[in-house]
Amino acid sequence: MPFPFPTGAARLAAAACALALTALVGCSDGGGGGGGGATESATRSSASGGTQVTIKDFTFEPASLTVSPGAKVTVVNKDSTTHTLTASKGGSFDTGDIAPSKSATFTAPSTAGDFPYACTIHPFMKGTLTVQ
Ligand SMILES: [Cu+2]
Repeated sequence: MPFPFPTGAARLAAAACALALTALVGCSDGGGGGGGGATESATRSSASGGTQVTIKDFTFEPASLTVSPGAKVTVVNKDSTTHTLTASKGGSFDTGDIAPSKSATFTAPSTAGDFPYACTIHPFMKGTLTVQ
């Protein structure tokens, strides 16, 4: 019976395993750090651009927004106080009160033109919606 042979083979196999483990650890140590996932948010912000107004630091951003007639415009309030986005003349659109970190949607006028708006709570907050 070749009794010592399996024992020797097992010892070899164990040694090979240890080597393989060492190699794996070395590999993950050296090859780590592939970079983060920052591209996803950039893609999303460009996709949502165009029909959104953000309110931050008592400012409409962008202050001048151009949309198509009848477009749905989303207004996001990123301040810690309530704001509105209300047409200054004619009252053709009005979000009503937008609570902090909430959003509201209004429909742009169906006729072309410049429509100045303001916040009814803070009248110094002004912007213009251009429909064309
Ligand atoms: Cu306001």
